[in-house]
Amino acid sequence: MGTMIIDGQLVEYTDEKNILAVIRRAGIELPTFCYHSELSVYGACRMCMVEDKWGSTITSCSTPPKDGMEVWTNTDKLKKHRKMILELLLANHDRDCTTCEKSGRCKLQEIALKVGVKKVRFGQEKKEMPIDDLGPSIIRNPNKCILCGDCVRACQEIQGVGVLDFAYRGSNLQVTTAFNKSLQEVDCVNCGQCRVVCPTGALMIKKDIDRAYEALQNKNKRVIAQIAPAVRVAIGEDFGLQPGQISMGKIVAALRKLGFDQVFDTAVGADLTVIEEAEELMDRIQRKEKLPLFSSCCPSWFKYAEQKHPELMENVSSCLSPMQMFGAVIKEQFKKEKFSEEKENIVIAIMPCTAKKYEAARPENAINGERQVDMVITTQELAIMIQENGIVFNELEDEAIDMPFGFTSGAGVIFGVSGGVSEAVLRYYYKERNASALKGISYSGVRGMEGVKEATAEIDGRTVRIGVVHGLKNAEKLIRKIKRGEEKFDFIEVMACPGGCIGGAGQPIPQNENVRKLRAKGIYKVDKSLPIKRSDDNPTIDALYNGVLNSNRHILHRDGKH
Ligand code: HC1
Ligand code: SF4
Repeated sequence: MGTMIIDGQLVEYTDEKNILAVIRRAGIELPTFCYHSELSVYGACRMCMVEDKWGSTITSCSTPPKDGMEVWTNTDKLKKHRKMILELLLANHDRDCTTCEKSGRCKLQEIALKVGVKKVRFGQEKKEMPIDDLGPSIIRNPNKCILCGDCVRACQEIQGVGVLDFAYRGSNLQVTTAFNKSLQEVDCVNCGQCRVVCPTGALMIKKDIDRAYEALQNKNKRVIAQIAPAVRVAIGEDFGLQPGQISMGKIVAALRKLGFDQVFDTAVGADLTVIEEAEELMDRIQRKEKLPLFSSCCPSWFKYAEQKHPELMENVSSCLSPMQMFGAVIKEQFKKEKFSEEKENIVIAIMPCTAKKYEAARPENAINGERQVDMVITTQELAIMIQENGIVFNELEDEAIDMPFGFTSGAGVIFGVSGGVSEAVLRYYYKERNASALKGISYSGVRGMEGVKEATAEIDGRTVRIGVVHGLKNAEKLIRKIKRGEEKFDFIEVMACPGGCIGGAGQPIPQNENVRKLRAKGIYKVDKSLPIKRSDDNPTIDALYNGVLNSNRHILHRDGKH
């Protein structure tokens, strides 16, 4: 706690870790490339320099505030300095802005405009480097990289994966993978958190928009959408709405305008997952074997577990993710005679997540060689499609999802936020169906934005211990504790992205804790508004178990067993 003088104004600070945070809190927008409040301070881009009262320049991101300190943020010296940095960055940057997919959302472009760069005085020195587009989720274009290191730190500090790093020296400095391999060939888990922090077009979502248009224009295809829980509280941000604003009705309307034949909610798939996973857990608890059970619905976590802890794979639930379960159910349902008009059924999943593209393409998720989810379009891609087609999103009248999967439960929707899977499973176990039981579960410890949460519940006279983690680095820490015998759990929910799917890399950017909190609030608001709270109370689920799943329940599991 103290006071500083910023640009001649007295400003109070409390627990801000650096001058930059105090400056921004004072309403001054100092440009930065390499500063992210949730990552370690790197101090490389030098854009956040300020001048003290003696005329010395200091990086505000790496300097803590001091009582009585006086700084200036926009002197002539600083302006010149920032312009020079921008010019040098632009000199080595592939400047095809008109066709760059990041155009309009690029920080380099935005800051160059703000600091008034009109021309670049230096010539291009670097030769063109190959673009890595082999992977299913992320495209890496080193020609657009400005060496801020944000992706390196996100991959290491959030996920503990660390497949990106600096290589070479001086003017040859690059961010790359080991031996400059494709992300596809290293242990990248496709989470896309590197792209969330990338200020330019160096890391981009691998888009499937053109493939989606092709399917939509083909009269011989019935194109069916399923919408993930987290998409509805974030897509509005790309149309100027507040994070957390619920846009499900508008998404449904937009998809119909785009030509989708049927529109469903992935939360129905989540209801199936709840029932299958809760039963699997109870079975293991009774047998006292293969505990803790880990959730399996996050594809980045699943890949990470396969790579890093293959011995734990028998502890990972055999349940397919809600997206895959629902894809299989939709394909089964539309195979039935009354729907078969000689059209090929194409399931397109609208997801907040880049790794879902990888999951949908995994060969073992196909049945008889047929993909159950044919394509994955991220929230951002859908927003682009809506804009490209001149659909005025904010003016769309809300529309409802289609039958026969027209009902969803709150339990299915809360999957989109960290802790949601656990809360939904607990709802299923509880005998009492009243509001106070629901409230009790919500206060059990599963909710909140902490990286590691713990909850206990009494079920059938047993105490069930639940761990909830988001961020694979947090998961790794917990796994190590379990292996050392310092922790014991019955169930562990793991989501790779901060806050769960609401913080997925397919969602609009910028993302930060505040944005994620608002999105989480939106998810819980949807839950509150739905009359059905528990997965097993959803009549759609009952109809499915007595219908297409009657003799087919195995299609919901990865090993084909139940
Ligand atoms: Fe998720 Fe899931 S919650 S993984 O975050 O289990 O992506 O939203 O669709 O499959 O339902 C994502 C979200 C999503 C699945 C569900
Ligand atoms: Fe690392 Fe995730 Fe980016 Fe892969 S997608 S490089 S794992 S941050």
